[in-house]
Amino acid sequence: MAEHKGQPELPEEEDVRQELKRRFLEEGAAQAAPLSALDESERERALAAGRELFKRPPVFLRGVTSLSALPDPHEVEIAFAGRSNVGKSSLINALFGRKDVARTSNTPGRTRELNYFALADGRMAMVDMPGYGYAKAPKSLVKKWQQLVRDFLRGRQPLRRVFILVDARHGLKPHDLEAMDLLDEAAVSYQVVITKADKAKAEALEKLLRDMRRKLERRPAAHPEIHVTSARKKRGLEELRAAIALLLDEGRGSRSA
Ligand SMILES: Nc1nc2c(ncn2[C@@H]2O[C@H](COP(=O)(O)OP(=O)(O)OP(=O)(O)O)[C@@H](O)[C@H]2O)c(=O)[nH]1
Ligand SMILES: [Mg+2]
Repeated sequence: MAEHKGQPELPEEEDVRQELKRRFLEEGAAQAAPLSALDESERERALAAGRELFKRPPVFLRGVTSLSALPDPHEVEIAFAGRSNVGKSSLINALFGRKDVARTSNTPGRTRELNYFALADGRMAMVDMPGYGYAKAPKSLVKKWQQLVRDFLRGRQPLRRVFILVDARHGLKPHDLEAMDLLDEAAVSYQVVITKADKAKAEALEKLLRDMRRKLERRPAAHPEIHVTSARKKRGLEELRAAIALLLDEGRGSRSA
């Protein structure tokens, strides 16, 4: 890639948008367009759809501890994965603007099952997953969770996107990379969501994002857009809701349908 001499020049916003759009069109319908590739009216529509989708609390369906206990498939399913304590359950609560949808805790390993929630629109389910890299539970239990998580991520047919949550202070860790390898192999779309952005300084966060973008570029199933969120400060929630709502559009097969 050509380097600019002197003052680095930022590409025009429109160029970036066009480039992202081109990449996504080339890749076909495997991944919904990123929010940043939408024009203003499309973006407004996505934000409104996101608000609508998360307006009412979801219905807890069941906590799954083995693949044989999975519920009937929904049209679109999404999952929140990430290291223990990264803030998966908190983010799910924040998306719904409630405190009591998913159980959160200071103790890593709070979520011990694949917790299945049906969204009020009736078409989508979301899964709060046990954290990977959890050290304090008995080894045999950890192994069992890990196997369940792996099998689920690899083989759940309606799984449209896995959100890989990454703590703003820590960046990508070996367990995240393992999960990404697995999803790349299984051709399951995934997208990084930074959590606890309130805990990181702006410059550190920028650097983290730059490094991460570089790493994600080479990964075939990685969505290029990174969401930056804080459940505590309610940051980035609107955009994440909108990105999730866009997956439902895609589920209909055609944006123009
Ligand atoms: N500062 C800050 N803390 C947060 C944020 N989100 C979550 N936390 C805290 O991080 C801790 C873990 O949050 P959880 O949502 O339970 O994390 P989890 O990923 O579901 O954890 P496991 O279920 O154990 O895998 C809790 O003490 C939360 O209060 C955030 O946006 N900012
Ligand atoms: Mg949890």
